Amino acid sequence: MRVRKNVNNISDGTLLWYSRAVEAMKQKDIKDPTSWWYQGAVHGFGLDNSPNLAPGKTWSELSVWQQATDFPPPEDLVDSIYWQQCQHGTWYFLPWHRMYLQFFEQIVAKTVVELGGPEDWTLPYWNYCDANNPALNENEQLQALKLPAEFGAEQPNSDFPGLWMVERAHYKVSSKADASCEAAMQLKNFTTPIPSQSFGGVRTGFSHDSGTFGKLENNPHNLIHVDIGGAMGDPNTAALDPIFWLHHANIDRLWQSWIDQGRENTSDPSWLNQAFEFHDANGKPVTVQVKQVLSTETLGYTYSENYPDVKVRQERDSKLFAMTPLAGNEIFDTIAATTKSFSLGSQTTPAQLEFLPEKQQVAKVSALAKSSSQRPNQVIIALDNVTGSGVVAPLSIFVKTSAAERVLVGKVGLFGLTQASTPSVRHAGTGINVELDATEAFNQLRSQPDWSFEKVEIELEPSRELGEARVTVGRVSVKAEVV
Ligand SMILES: [Cu+2]
Repeated sequence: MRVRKNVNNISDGTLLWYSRAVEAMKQKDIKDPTSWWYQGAVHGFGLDNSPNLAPGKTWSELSVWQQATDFPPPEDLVDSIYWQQCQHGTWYFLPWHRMYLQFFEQIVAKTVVELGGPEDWTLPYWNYCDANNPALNENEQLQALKLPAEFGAEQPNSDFPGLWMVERAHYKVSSKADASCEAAMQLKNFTTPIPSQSFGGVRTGFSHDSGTFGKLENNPHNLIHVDIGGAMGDPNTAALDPIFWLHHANIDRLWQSWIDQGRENTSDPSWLNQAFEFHDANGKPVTVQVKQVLSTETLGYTYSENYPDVKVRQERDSKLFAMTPLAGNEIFDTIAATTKSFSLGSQTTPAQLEFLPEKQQVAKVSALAKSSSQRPNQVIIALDNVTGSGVVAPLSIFVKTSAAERVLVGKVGLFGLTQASTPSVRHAGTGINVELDATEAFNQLRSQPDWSFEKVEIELEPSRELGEARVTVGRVSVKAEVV
C-alpha cells in the first residue's frame, strides 16, 4: 500500500525524484500520453495569454503551452475524448480528479524508476488546511499557507528545477480563510439540491466547464487555485504547475477523511456508473467508472493522516440551537435581489438590492430565531451568472446594516471563469453560480440594535487588484428558508 504523505513532513527523495521526473516528462512529445504536456491537457488546454500574473511578471512564452515539446498538437488530439476532460461545478469533481491523480501518480512513478529512482514513488499532499489547525502554533499555521520551499518562492530552488514555474502569480495562500477546510467537512450530504449544503457538488451531466460549485470545490479548492494564480488560476493551464497535483492530493484526502468520519457518497446510479477516459502508465487507454474509485485502499493507496474528525454542523451547534439537521432539500424563497447586472471593481462593490414587499415574502428573515430553542431559518446568498475573463483573486462577500460593522459571509473562488463565460458546443457561457450559507452572518447582524432586514447591504471585494481580469455579476440574491 502506497502512503501519500504531508509534503511538509517528508525528508526523503520524494521531491527530488518528482523534480527529475517532471523534467523528463517535459522532454516527451505532447502527443505522448505520458508526457507532462499531455497530462496537463487532459485537465484543460487553451492558448489564453492574459491570465492575471503578479505585476512585472510575464508568461515565459506567449502562452505556457508554446513551451510544449512538439507544439502545436494536432487538432484531433485537442478534440479527442482524452483532452479537456476535467470536471468542475459538478458531483463528478471528486471522482474525476481521483482517477486523474491515480494515473498521473503511476506515470511519475514509472518515470522515476526509469531514471534509476526507487520503486515506490508516491504523490505527497499539500496540507494548507493546517493554517486553521488549532493544534499548531501561529508560525506553523502561517507556514502551511506557503508553497513548500522546494517549489521556490520568487526564485527557483536550484536543487529542484522541475518544481519551479515562472507562471505563478503568488507563492502563498493569501489568507487563512481561503485554506479553511472545516465548513465543507462539517456537511452531512454528498449531493443535495442546495449547492452550499453539498460536500461533493451538485447533480449534473458531464461538466467540463465550471457552473455551480459545491462546498468543497469552492472552499478550499477554487480559492487555492486563484490564490496561487497564474497558470494555477485557469483550468486550461493549472495542471502544468507541479503544485497542482499536491493540491488535488489534499482535496482527495479530504474526501477520504469525510467518508472515514462516517458520511456516505451518493448512491445515485447515474453518478456511480459514469465513466471517464484516461491513459495508464504504459500509455494504454483505460475507461474507469466512478464506482471503481470509491475506496483509496482498493486503488492501492492511503493517506498518512486524515483530516481531524469534525461533527456535522447541526450537532456541533446544538448548544446554541435545538437544531434539526438540514436535509439539504429545504425550500428557499428569494426575498431580495439585484435587478441589474454590474461589474466588479478592484475595491469594494456594493450590490444594489431590491426587496420583495414583506406581504409577498413567504419566508421572513426578520421574525425568526427569537428564542434560543428555535432553529433560525437558513439564509443563502447566491451569486448567479458571474461572467468575465482572467484570474480573479478570492472574492469576499460581506453583509452589513447601514451603521454597523460588516460581517464576512464567505469567500468565492471564480476558477474557470473564462471558460464558463464562453459559449461553446458544450457550455452556454452563462458563467459561474455560487451559493454561500449566510445563516451565521445574518445571526450576527440580527443581534445588532438597529437590525431590520430592509437595511441589509451586500458588498463584494476581491482580495487583490483585478489587473487584467474582468468580472460581471449577473445577479446577487438573498434567499431564506421557508419554515
Ligand atoms: Cu483543481
